[in-house]
Order: sequence, then structure tokens, then C-alpha cells
Amino acid sequence: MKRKRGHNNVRNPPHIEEKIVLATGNPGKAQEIRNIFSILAPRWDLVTPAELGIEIPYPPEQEDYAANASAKALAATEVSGLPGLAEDSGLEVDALDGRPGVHSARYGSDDADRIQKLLKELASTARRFRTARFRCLAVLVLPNGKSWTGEGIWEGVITTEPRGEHGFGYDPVFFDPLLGKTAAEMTSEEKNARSHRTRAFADLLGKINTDV
Ligand code: ITT
Repeated sequence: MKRKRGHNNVRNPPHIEEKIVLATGNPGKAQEIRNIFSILAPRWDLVTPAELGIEIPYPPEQEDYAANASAKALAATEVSGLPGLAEDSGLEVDALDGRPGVHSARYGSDDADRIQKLLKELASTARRFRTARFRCLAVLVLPNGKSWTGEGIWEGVITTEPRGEHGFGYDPVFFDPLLGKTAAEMTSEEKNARSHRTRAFADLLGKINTDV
């Protein structure tokens, strides 16, 4: 008998009534991802490990965003038995040959320390050479092992001092020339309309939707 495309259980994306574990320990990220999904896929039910009362043993960091995102999503799936959604992201500064990149979270002890360290490293770099981008790799893994990956980037310039109160991480020093604001000066709607994270999840959802 001929099998209908899209009716093979091994390949199907999560059912909309199924919970999906959002595998992140970063509250800023978690909030943004929930806001992004409320627009892109409002029927997906994202739950954090804390809400499920489980702990995810995150694997050691690797040199590769996709490998890190897959490892986080897979760990969430293995512990919960539910689909796991994760992303790995970072800030790539051209004058620093792409650093801190995949190691952005560990570049300093907290957000303020990371920003000060970055501004110090760039102290003698002229504005036109302060170009940078955020990169995000998003992964969804199903309990049967099937997975999809999406990628997004957001181009900008590193400022000489922090500006703005919103967002998290490097947002106060990441300036978007098209909007004329740092990411921390943007409303969450403005940031989510442009960010690497939105683009990565839109790319991921597009691949899932067309993988029938
Ligand atoms: P999880 O692994 O638990 O998700 P994490 O913060 O450790 O959280 P990453 O390893 O992916 O996540 O590190 C990403 C870092 O890159 C993050 O901690 C920020 O410092 C920075 N970053 C990524 N996206 C950002 C954004 O939208 N705004 C500001 N900084 C961002």
C-alpha cells in the first residue's frame, strides 16, 4: 500500500496539544522565546524545566552553536520524554575575530562584567570597525530522535557605552543602525521584530512546516 506523505509518525512534528520543554537556564532568553512563539506559533505549549519540576543535566560547552543547541534539546528530551527545544547564541565581534562568539556566556562573570570587558577590548577600535552580529542556532528534538535546526543572525555595531534598560546580556552595547537604537533601548516587540532569535525560530518553524 502506498504511504501518504506526512503520515509517518517517525517524522511528524509535535502535536499542538503536546508540551514542549524549553531547555534554557537563562530567564532573559526564556521570556523572549515565549514572546516570539506567542506570535509565530501561539498553539505550541512551551514549558520550562522548572515548571515541570525537573533538572536538565546540560552537557559541557562545545565549539559549535549547533552542537550545543542540539545537546541541550536532547538532554531535555531524555529527561522529560517530551520534545525538547533549545538554542545556542552568541555575539561575534569582527575586530575580535568573531569573539566572544560561542563562548559569549562565559566571557565574563555577569552581564555587567561581560559588557565592561568587551568595551575595554574595543577601547581603541574606531566606530566603523566595531561591526558585530548576534547569531542564534535553534533546535527541536523529538523523543524519537528526529530533529530540525534553524539559524538567524542580526547585524549591528558595538557602542562605546551601554545604553538602555531592556533585554539582557550584551543588549545595552548592541546598536542596530536601521532602528537607531541599542537592543536594550528597544521594546520587546521591536527587538523581536529584528532579532537573531526570532529569525532562528522562524527558520526552524519553516523547516518543520515544509518537512511533510
Ligand atoms: P542557556 O545555555 O541555558 O540557554 P546561556 O545564557 O548560557 O543560557 P548561551 O550559552 O547560548 O546561553 O549563551 C548566549 C550568550 O550570548 C548569552 O548569555 C548572552 O550573553 C549572549 N546573547 C545571546 N543572545 C543575546 C541577546 O539577544 N541579547 C544579548 N545578549 C545575547
